[in-house]
Amino acid sequence: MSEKTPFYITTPIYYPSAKLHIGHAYCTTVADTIARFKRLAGYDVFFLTGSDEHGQKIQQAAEKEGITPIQYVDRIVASFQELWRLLGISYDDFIRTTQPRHHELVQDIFQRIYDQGDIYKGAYTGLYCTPCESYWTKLQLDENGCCPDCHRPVQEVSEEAYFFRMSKYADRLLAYINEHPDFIQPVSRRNEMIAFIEQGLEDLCVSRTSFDWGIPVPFDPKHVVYVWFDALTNYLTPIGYMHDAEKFNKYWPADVHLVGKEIVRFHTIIWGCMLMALGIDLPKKVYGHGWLVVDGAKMSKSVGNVVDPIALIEEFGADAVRYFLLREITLGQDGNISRDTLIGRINSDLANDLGNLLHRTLSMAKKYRKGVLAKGAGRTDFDAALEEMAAATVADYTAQMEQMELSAAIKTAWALISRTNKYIDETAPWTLAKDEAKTAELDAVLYHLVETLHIVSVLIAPFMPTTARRIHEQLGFTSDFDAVQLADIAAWGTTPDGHTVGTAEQLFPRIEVEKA
Ligand code: ME8
Repeated sequence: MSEKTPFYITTPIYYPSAKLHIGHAYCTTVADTIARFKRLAGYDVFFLTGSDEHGQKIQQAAEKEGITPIQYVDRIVASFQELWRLLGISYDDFIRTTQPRHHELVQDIFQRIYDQGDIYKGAYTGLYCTPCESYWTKLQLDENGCCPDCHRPVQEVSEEAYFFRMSKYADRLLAYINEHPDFIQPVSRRNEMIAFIEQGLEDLCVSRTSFDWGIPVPFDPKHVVYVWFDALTNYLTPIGYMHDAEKFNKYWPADVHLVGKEIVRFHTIIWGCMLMALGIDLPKKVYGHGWLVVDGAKMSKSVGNVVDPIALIEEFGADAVRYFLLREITLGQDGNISRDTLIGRINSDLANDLGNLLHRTLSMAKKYRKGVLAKGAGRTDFDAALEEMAAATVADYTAQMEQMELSAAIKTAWALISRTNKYIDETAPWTLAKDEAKTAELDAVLYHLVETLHIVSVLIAPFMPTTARRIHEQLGFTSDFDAVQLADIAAWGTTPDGHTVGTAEQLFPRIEVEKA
């Protein structure tokens, strides 16, 4: 058997500083959907997420609660893992930057770069934004002299510190970005990064002495490693960098680092230079997705519009939330979430289009054929057209998924669902059932409905894993759904002659909207 092609995808590791909101859930859902698609397409996937647990912000938050930082992060990280379980996130490893495996690697990398002369000791005076853990130059501040990311005040800080010689790598990085158009996507982010580097890169301060919740610099332990230097290294820890050459060579370079648009800079510039210093390849792609806003406004605690993903999942179910996020938001652009549009999508797309198609199909198969399908004669032009559309759907969907056009891909699958509902109206099985001369035609219609739904169940599996499994079961398939592959639906007609369908159960109840 030939070896599967490896595919390594990551999300950012989240700060355990607050509860995760729907924006974090969005990023992880996108990564999960890509990971699931790649598994379906036969890749050997490694999907990594985790938590970014060091830094002054965490230390201060723990102090405020009168507990140790580790007690603080343990509790919050447990809530992350619970959210990912509820949302059906299929990660292969969960990295915590407080784990010994990570601690050790960060120290080894720091030491290696120091030994080769790319980290040196100096003094730092700069403008620091504590919430963002970021230093800024005067030129970078916003019009009010505040942090350009979060727009909160910055403080002038002076300390003895270690510096990473990023300036040395600026030209090489710029050349790399120019020669590798896929490295930073979408293209708007790529242009931003090029402009940023063209202003010139300064050496980066990579240690702190003002707090101690971090990984000590191995040869000077009153310093802790700068949290971004520590955090970015997370992508190397679980794949065995410097420890397990076989695993590392298999999965590195990563295929995709999926990140929010505001941290593309860290993932391309700092990370790019760190990897160049280590002499290893850069990730194939850093993809900067947009932000989710709520009813048109940025989520913020003070406005009180922060959407809690757990509450949403409890009310509507994980698959409905996943479907909404993936379908409504074009990857790379900002997107809006509103309760009304969510309920609208559930009622029209999930309860109506998909739910009804499955329900009508199974009830007709039961009513007219006691659930047993016959594959064979009776094929009409309607059937041929449906087969053709199903084949085109699989091809278009696959191409779109390969391009990370998730919203387009799910819409492609939905066009097949809508077309199949129309096919029922065109072929009118209830009329065929009254005419004995049309027995074979009715058999063909029932077969085509089940086979199309079989295809649909596979296409939607990366988006709505639980729903896809339920459809698979209701259609009467007893094979292991986790082992299903895209190749299984490459050709029309894998549902066998004599197949017996299962029992219909409602997939999505309609949500009644109370009129105020
Ligand atoms: O940045 N819409 O962690 P983090 C979409 N620890 N995405 C959003 C969002 C929104 N409204 N709000 C936040 C960190 N995000 C670092 C990462 S990686 C080596 C270290 C996304 O918990 C945001 O864009 O602040 C980012 O990608 C992610 O949540 C992490 O947020």
